[in-house]
Amino acid sequence: MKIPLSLSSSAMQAFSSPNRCTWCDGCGDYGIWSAAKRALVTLGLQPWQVLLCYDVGCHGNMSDKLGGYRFHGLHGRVIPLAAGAALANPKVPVIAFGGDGASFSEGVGHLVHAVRSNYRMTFVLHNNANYGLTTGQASALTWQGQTMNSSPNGIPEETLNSMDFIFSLRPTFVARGFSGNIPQLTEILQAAIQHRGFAFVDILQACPTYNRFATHEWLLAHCYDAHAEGHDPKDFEKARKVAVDTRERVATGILYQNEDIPAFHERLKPRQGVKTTPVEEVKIMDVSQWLKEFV
Ligand SMILES: Cc1ncc(C[n+]2csc(CCOP(=O)(O)OP(=O)(O)O)c2C)c(N)n1
Repeated sequence: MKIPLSLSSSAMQAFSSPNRCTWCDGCGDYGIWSAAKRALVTLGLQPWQVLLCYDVGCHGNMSDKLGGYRFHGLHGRVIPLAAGAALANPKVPVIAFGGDGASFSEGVGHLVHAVRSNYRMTFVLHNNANYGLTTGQASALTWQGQTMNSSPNGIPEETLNSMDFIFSLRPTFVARGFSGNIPQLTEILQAAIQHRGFAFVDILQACPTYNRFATHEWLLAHCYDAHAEGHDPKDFEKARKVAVDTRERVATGILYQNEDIPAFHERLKPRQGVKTTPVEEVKIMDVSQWLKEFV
């Protein structure tokens, strides 16, 4: 679907907020914010039809700048929070936003199980390759050898290869974009939101204050649209190769998608044939008799 350049201003306005942005000038979060809003509007969603979950970090400051039902979780814990909501009500699209510090360092265990469980949700990785909010410490995705505020002699460890890691978990949707290409990001997010299971969207983002290696200019020079070169997102092995090999150029776009694998809730035997969602089945119960035990 080609996204029109100008979208209806009233539809965009519905997601707007009067709160001032506090991101640094040139922060990639601005691009991700715009693309998320455009994707929601072009999908015809209203703020009351979507759940937006945020981790703690610079990216998490988007939580009061974009309309929707919103939760702001604990650092590294946005995925279980969002997954729980998605299981409770699989009819509402759930989007979780997290930083690379939160998702590949602090809360990496949650990412592992969300991918292998294939919960029906979108995960947007704000990948600025550092812990931005706490002023530029290294995450597992900071480039080896780079000097960071807490590592003045350079990062000694090997950088975690995020795509190799994700592909080892047999994902059903993997995409990569960068914060400077809003039209492409919008298309990626649209597809991710409509995906049947767990959609992993890695967004390489400029962090002009703390990331002096993968700058906006570096990303512009190195990112290319894999689809323009005939990439087939159905071929798992080729997708893995294209995603992992970033030595010379960085492939962007929907790199892999498999819609044949059911989402977690579709595989649960007690849910087979059930038309209602768990939230619709919640009953109001009088628990006062049990509370008497504690008075
Ligand atoms: C459990 C916990 N650990 C650490 C922190 C401190 N903390 C808050 S934000 C942050 C860094 C966030 O980095 P990242 O997740 O990469 O997001 P960014 O700010 O770069 O968007 C840290 C370490 C915290 N709030 N809670």
